[in-house]
Amino acid sequence: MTTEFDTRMMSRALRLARKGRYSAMPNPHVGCVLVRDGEIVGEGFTQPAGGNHAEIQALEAAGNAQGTTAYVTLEPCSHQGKTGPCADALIAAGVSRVVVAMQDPNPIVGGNGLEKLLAAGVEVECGLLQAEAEAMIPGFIARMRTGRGRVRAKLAMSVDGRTAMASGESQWITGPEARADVQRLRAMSCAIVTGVGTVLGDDCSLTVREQALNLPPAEAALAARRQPLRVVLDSQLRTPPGAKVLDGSAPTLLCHDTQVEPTAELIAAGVDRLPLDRAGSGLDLLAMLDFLTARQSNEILVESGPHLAGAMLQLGLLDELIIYMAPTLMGSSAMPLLQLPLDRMAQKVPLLIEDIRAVGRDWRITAVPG
Ligand code: AOF
Ligand code: ZN
Repeated sequence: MTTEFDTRMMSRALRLARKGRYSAMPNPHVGCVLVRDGEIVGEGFTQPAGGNHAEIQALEAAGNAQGTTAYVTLEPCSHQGKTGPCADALIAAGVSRVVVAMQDPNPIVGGNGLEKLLAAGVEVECGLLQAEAEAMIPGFIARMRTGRGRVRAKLAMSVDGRTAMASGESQWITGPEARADVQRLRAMSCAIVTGVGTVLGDDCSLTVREQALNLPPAEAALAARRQPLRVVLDSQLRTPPGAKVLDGSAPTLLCHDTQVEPTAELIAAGVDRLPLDRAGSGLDLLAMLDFLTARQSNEILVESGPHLAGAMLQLGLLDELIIYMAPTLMGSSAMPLLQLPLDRMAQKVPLLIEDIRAVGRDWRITAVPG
């Protein structure tokens, strides 16, 4: 049985967990609150990869956790990974009750953490605010359950659905608040995927910039401590060595056709490359995503032009679209949101709009293919 007080404490644990959303990956970000006699005695959230799990942070903060109730947003781990099993640490500290929001979808934990606690005589409750906890770590859950993280395409368009002028000119469609929102999307992603057309056209940097995140200073500093991997689909290796994506400010991977040899200049620059076979009219995008899975990428952001985003949508590789709609009209010669050659109404792609909200003067639409 859980009470209204339990719900309040779990909400607090969820808010704490959010503090790790830009830094815990590939770990899921988790929050933990320790309470004795209605008073919080310790709390913590998942530290950057390799660091303490939320429970250990909370136990250390409490000092003495004898007889406490622990509220944890994810089942405490039962395995020895980069850090020790949290279930054992809670038992050793004398925690008498553990309230958990959701089971760990990681098959090496999956219920074992709860079993361990029960076997040690700890009172266990699981499922409090489960939907909220799951919504916080969709990429980790997807990677554990399906073997692939969550792939999200970010697109910016005018009210008439245009993303660039015919010349390719596209800076800027959206306002500063939407661009800061994109910075935060980047910061919570493990990888950012783009096409060479975007690199050649915009000379984009695809980095997380501390000043541009528009977050409280401590959160911004934590978020900018790591940079997502920049992945450029560049079958013919046309990325110029002087491009911003090769400036060393973040790791970059050039995906290219196995048949194409890198130039001496690219080799000398030590650029990471992933040769891919061709599949259909382009590179094997599934193999690219498999590579990112092997690299433990929970959230993958596609920031590309209409061709790559359209191809990924048609292959069923996009789990989510985030579309920023600016209050402008760009006219009928401008480029469409996605390159999606459809002719008949029967072919139209249904979308489920999950959220729509104002971001500065723009609107952000979050949709999933239906
Ligand atoms: C917890 N508390 O705060 C988190 C957990 O390699 P390690 O040792 O860091 O373990 C990673 C796994 O631990 C991760 O895949 C997930 O199953 C779990 N994450 N568990 O008890 C936490 N972040
Ligand atoms: Zn743990």
